[in-house]
Amino acid sequence: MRVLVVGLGKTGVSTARFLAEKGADVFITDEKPASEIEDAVCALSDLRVNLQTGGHRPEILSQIDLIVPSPGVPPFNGLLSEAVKRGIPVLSEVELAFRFLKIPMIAVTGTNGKTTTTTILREIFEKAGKKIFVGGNIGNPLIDYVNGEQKDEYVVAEISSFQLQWTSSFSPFISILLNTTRDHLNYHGTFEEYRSVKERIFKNQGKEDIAILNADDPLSLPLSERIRADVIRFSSSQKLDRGIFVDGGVLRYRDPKVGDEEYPIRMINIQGAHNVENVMAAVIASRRCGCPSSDIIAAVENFKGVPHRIEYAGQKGGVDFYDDSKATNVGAVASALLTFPGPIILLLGGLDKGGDFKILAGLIRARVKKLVLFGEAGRMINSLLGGVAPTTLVSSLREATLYACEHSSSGDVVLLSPGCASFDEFENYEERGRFFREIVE
Ligand code: UMA
Repeated sequence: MRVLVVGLGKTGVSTARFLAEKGADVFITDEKPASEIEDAVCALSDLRVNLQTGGHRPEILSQIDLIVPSPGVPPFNGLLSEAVKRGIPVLSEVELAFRFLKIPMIAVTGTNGKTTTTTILREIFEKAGKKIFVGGNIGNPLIDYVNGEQKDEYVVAEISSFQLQWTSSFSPFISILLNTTRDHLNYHGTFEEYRSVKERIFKNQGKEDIAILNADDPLSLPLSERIRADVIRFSSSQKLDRGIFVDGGVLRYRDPKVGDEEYPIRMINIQGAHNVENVMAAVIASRRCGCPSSDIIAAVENFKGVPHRIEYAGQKGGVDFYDDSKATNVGAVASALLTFPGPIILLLGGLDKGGDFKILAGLIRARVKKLVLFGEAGRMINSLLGGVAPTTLVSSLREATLYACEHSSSGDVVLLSPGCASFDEFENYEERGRFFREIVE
């Protein structure tokens, strides 16, 4: 087949290699000029591919049988819309990888907690001596894995809504939906569309598969009626006859396939109620895959969190600094604010993705001593939240951090939980987090 790969980042490089090795005629297009994606171009120098850089030209479509867009290419991209109009099939890299996958997949999606839950699952499975491959949105494209021998027992995959966008037969053995709050509206258009794309993770599952849902999400009940898989839910606020829930100091797990069990909440050494939910989802998935509960407890006890997710960054003069650069949406900021009783100096800003900042007003009023707004979205957030707590508007993260440092006193928490993408100032959220930590240090 003549296959067009759109976008030459991590996904594009791996997809092009996979397709070329499978004997396809590979075409690649990237909106950036070649000089800006030199490393990616070099990574394919041993392959015969047809590369067009500096824009997407629809003329190419007359030569194409199939399109594989990178996750970051929005569905409304002109080239993709034109391809759909012409009836050219479009598959995401995750869909393509799934069609070649020979072992069962555990897929984790949700607005927040995906990386943490995926990483907890990795720790548990490794503790239990099960061979797994971990990939997806967490950083390594799944298509690389299906190019190899596939000798593991399971693939544990972090799956974003971008990766679910062009799926049709994708059907994991276990699908987890942790939560959905407003995010990526600049990509999906509306919350309803974003949510419905997330729900595709369950769409093709059969009776022998497992769907793990958050019982505290009001949309989970109607959703569970549409799912064919065995639904098991988790909850931090209600008792469940079937599922796992918080019951005093324990997580009580009732599952006809596993029995009745309890896990001490004190085994969780990462802060925040949201992390209890992440652990509950991981308990269900790992127990259903035969991991012993003693290994689950040992792995969870040892787990110290993922980088840039409410990560301790240091202390100065009795002030604690936390790097939550991974909080690129408003829901994640809410979870971070709930983690600290206060007083918090909150650094909020960056590149807006259509977040509903107004929902933070109550938490900010209750817990935030000073609000420091920065980046492209700073002015917009100021118009929504400026009066809720004493607010300062600065232009960059550097200024925001230095201001917070100067205006803090012993006992305060300075929290970088930006609620926005990083691309106005940085390459990605990791670079933003490292930059913040460097200033703190
Ligand atoms: N590009 C175009 N046309 C466009 C848009 C982008 O040509 O319309 C080009 C860019 O110029 C660039 C390339 O596409 O050269 C980038 O592709 P990409 O943005 O899809 O990035 P990848 O490097 O392939 O990384 C992707 C995920 N990125 C996104 O979803 C934005 C990575 O998730 C993921 O780790 C990687 O695949 C491997 O699976 C990152 C992410 O930010 C962590 N994810 C979002 C999130 O977690 O919020 C969903």
